[in-house]
Amino acid sequence: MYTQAMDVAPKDERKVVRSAEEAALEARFEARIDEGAFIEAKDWMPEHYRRTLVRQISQHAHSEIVGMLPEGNWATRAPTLKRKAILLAKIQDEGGHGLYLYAAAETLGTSRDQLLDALHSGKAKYSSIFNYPTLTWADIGTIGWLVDGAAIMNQVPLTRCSYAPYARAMVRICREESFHQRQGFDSLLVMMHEGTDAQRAMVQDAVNRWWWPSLMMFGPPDKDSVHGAQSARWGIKRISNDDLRQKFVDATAEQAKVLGVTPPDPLLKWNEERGHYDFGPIDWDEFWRVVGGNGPCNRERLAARVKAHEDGAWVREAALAHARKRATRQEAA
Ligand code: FAQ
Repeated sequence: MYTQAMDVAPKDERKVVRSAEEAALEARFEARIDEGAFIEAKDWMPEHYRRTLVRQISQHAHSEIVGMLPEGNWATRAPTLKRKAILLAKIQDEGGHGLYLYAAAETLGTSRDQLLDALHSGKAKYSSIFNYPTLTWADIGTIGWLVDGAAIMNQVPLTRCSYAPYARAMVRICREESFHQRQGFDSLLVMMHEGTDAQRAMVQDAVNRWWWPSLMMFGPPDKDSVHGAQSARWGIKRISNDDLRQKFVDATAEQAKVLGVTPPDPLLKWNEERGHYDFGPIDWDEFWRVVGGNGPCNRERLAARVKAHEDGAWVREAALAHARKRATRQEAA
């Protein structure tokens, strides 16, 4: 299975014999996890737990800032002042989410520079969904409805994640994601119910393109999830990839009826016995292609992030110079 393996301890490290003191610390840690207690940054934690969190939180942070790019493509072309203001607020929120999450990852002892280097060198992942293009205005509403909808489904359980700084960051993020989902649904609702035939066709086309990639956001099936079982054991992930995906399909299939769009899945059907919607097979080859760097926009997205970082070098230098000057003045006073 493909893995960037940022959280997996090197083989020789796993062989190291633990001291009695370390074994006692680990037993105490496991007991606290079993009690449902939160782990704080200053608390002792196993190295593998730390690495798992750095991997997941940094991937999440990268997803937020790379996720600004597909929507940024439409900031200058929003159809009305109201829609433009909403879109700009949403994109700014996503930048803010990236900052909270980088800060949460930094509490685990990895610097922002290290995290960004991993993104820029292609070593770190970000969500597969942001490697798809935004071709029409309807894509923006569809991202709000489906992509933010999937993000909320995945992220609400993270507000109960065992690592407290991540859980705290997720509370505020989820509130903002909820507004993001609603604005997307509202934008599509207006086009579907008050728009022209061409606008309705544009929405249906966007839903056709974003439906399956949104289902892929939850990660591979549970049987192929490399980290799922261990993360569940540690209370990092509270609900499995497949269960979250099912919850998402159940919710969005009903919302699609309100909108009047048809998800592009002939097998999508309510199953009375299961109490859930059945849905068709997901193209996991496409998912792994995109995750492996060969989606429609991977290269463009990474190049845009690297350029933004390089273009911003003077801001970081100026901020550091200012901080140095202030410190010197304070010392002199
Ligand atoms: N894309 O063993 P698992 C948003 C990788 S934020 C790319 O199941 P895990 C807001 C996974 O990393 C969206 N790679 O992994 C927004 C692992 O590879 P690794 C981001 C993926 O961590 C909206 C391998 O596959 N949300 O949308 C994906 O237990 C609109 C095996 O997978 C988060 O990051 C994928 N979709 O479960 C912004 C939420 N799925 O690392 C702008 C936090 C899996 O070994 C606009 N993250 N992989 O090389 C999570 O909940 C988890 O990390 C999962 C994956 C559920 C994503």
